[in-house]
Amino acid sequence: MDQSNRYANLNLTEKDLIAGGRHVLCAYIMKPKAGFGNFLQTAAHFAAESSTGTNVEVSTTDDFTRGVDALVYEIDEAKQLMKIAYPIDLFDRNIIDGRAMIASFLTLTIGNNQGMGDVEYAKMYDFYVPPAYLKLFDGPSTTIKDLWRVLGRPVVDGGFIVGTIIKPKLGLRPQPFANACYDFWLGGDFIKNDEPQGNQVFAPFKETVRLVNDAMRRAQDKTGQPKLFSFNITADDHHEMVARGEYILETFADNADHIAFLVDGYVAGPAAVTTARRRFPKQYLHYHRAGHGAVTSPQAKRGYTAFVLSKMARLQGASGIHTGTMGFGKMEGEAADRAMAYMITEDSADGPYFHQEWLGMNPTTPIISGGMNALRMPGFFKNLGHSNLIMTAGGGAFGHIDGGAAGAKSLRQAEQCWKEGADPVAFAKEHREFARAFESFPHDADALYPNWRGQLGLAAA
Ligand code: RUB
Ligand code: MG
Repeated sequence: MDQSNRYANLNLTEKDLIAGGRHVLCAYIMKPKAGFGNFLQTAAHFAAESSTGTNVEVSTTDDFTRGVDALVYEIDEAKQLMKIAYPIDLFDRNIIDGRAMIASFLTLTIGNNQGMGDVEYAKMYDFYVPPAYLKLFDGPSTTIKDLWRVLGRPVVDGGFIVGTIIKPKLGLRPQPFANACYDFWLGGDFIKNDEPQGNQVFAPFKETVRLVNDAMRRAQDKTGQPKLFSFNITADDHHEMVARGEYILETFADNADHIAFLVDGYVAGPAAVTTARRRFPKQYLHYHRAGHGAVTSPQAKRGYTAFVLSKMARLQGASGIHTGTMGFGKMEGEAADRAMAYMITEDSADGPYFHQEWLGMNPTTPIISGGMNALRMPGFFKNLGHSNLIMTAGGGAFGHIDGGAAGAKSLRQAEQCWKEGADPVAFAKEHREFARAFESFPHDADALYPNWRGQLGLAAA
């Protein structure tokens, strides 16, 4: 059935839709399945399935219903581009406080339409949120400023937070885990649980929390500097997340503001993120995104991009979200991913298809992670243009040949090297931990700084 008379209106302009302020706009790359309708017909069916319609006319539709149809307002078949305007009234709102929810945004814009028989694939690349809908989202309640304040730094441009992930990913008992924390904290600021770490039988959660609390206190006493830890509280059950969070805060007591809560927001979903955001609004909310590659990978033709995931995370209230390493680490990504970092930190930013005004909503910190080490960082910072972020290097810290504390120092020195605009190999001559990173990660050193051995006075390998 051709529904383009009802669910498409190519006379609508984006400018007017934005000026009207009553529509969420979504840009998709879509391919119709061969043997079904043409591009516009498929796009219209997609808009119908994503709003008021189905594959047939239903007798219960009335004039009001038609007023909240999602409408295809722009197509470019050569580019496989379709843009759809969704009236904001379509989206579900809480009965408790009238607020918006990402679950409803997703269930319409990237819900049933992902399994339609006449759509080969469709993936969302960008979306625009008008002020009337934006104001209904929680947004972040704590930001990197809160972490900078704990660290005793300026709250504007407080700079690089040197972080790690305790490795191995699994298989440490509580005491060796806490020992690794203490060691890293002698040089670094911030530690996060690796995302699978929780309450395994060999590492009971409460015992680990108690020992990490003790390690933090000892590291703070030893260095005279405040330290931060991001605990994984992800669980299927809201009560379990709350129980974990409460136990941590009670244990850390006067150091409770040194604690972030990590939620694996893709696998556990928006409900888990909002549980942390609303139940623990004073804690920094660390959005880890394991699994996201299933839909966001450039190889995935369905789902949405990492850019879209990051933008949703700011709306939901993540204080920080992993944004990848923009091609400088081990995970998929490219230099142009910096647009994702700007979208979540700036008040006014351009996405691939839409400009977004955030109207003062708090920013979300880009958390940079995945195969980073000191050698890769100068290039990373140069590409991004600033270092107001958290970087967590697991292998890059604990893979340093002189251990976690030296690894942490090498990361901090790498930022200093970039800030000073120094030549990394020349800088290494004056900074031991950074220099030892060359010997720790020789494959990276060879690729990034050929001839480093000779310049550092080392024999060829
Ligand atoms: C990285 C790690 C993280 C990745 C996930 O460890 O454990 O889970 O950051 O990727 P290492 P992303 O530093 O040893 O590589 O940050 O892109 O979501
Ligand atoms: Mg991890």
